[in-house]
Amino acid sequence: MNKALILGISGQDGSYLAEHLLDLNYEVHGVIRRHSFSENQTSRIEHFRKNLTCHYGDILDYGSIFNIINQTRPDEIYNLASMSHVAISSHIPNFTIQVNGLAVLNLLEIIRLNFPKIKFYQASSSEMFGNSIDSDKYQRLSTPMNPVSPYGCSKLLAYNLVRHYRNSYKLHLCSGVLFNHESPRRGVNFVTQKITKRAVEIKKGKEKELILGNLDAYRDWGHAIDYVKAIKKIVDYDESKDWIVSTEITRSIRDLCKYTFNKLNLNYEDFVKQDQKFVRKEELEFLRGDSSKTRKLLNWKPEISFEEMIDEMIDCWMKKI
Ligand code: G4F
Repeated sequence: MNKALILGISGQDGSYLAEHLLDLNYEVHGVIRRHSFSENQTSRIEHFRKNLTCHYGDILDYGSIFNIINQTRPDEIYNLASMSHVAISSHIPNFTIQVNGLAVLNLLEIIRLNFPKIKFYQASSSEMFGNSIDSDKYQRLSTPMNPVSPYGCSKLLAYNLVRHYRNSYKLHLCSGVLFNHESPRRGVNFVTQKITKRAVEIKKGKEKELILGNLDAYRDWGHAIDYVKAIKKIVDYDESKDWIVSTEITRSIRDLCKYTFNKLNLNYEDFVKQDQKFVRKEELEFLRGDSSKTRKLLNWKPEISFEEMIDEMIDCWMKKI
């Protein structure tokens, strides 16, 4: 039985990846942090927690991670642990760089010095591109990376470290540069969940308005279930390297509002207001990833459409609220 260790197992991607690996008959271990609201912390994995082995640890705590790897001896490590909110990274830049950047260096050192056979996956991000874009309006691995947030800078640090360790020490280290991916398990302070939740609250008469920042940024949104399948294929591929995972379709936040409110027979213009509070210091304006190589070499493509994904998120809120 293959063994996997997931750092960040209680997050959106970690929880879906754990389910996918269990379906593939893996023994799945995960690291969870101590949290003052322990009852909420594992809500995304509670329904299958009996099939997992969870360990208390923290990616910032070298000794704890070394001990977990030493005890479990995984074949594969997936590093999905991160401070993942771009806007919040401007409020806690130092912490963001430590968790998303320096902690990855520790992981790479643990692997290099002690467990060089482990296959390692690093969650890299389209936020690393910043506002760079090729003339055909796509981002790809050759597009210059000029991040516009502490989050983007931290992810670029980790991405470059993974490349350097792979080239220098011939380790199986890969990165997936994932464009935005969403689901009902997304945190409510990301824009897709914020919009779908509030639109349902408005529909049910519980709220009157939705306050957002920039409505004219564009994102390439896929479903997290499709993206964790790509992650597994990335790790399984013979050669370890970097990959783009995207839908190749981009939409604005305004398009997302329009679709969501229409679905509930409402007009978004009657409810959506803008406040500078939610506008970022430096905005990433436009994302659309060219995933053609990933599709061809890994025989992967997104199966769930944007509309199906947003409908699923709306349905979930309709049941919850
Ligand atoms: O949903 P968001 O917060 O996601 P963002 O910043 O694109 O980051 C996500 O995708 C990255 C991949 O590109 C990941 F690496 C990262 O971890 C995360 O998963 O914001 C999307 C867009 C932005 O342009 C933002 O300015 O929505 C705009 N927006 C407008 N009003 C808002 C709001 N975003 C949030 N969170 N809240 C608002 O009120």
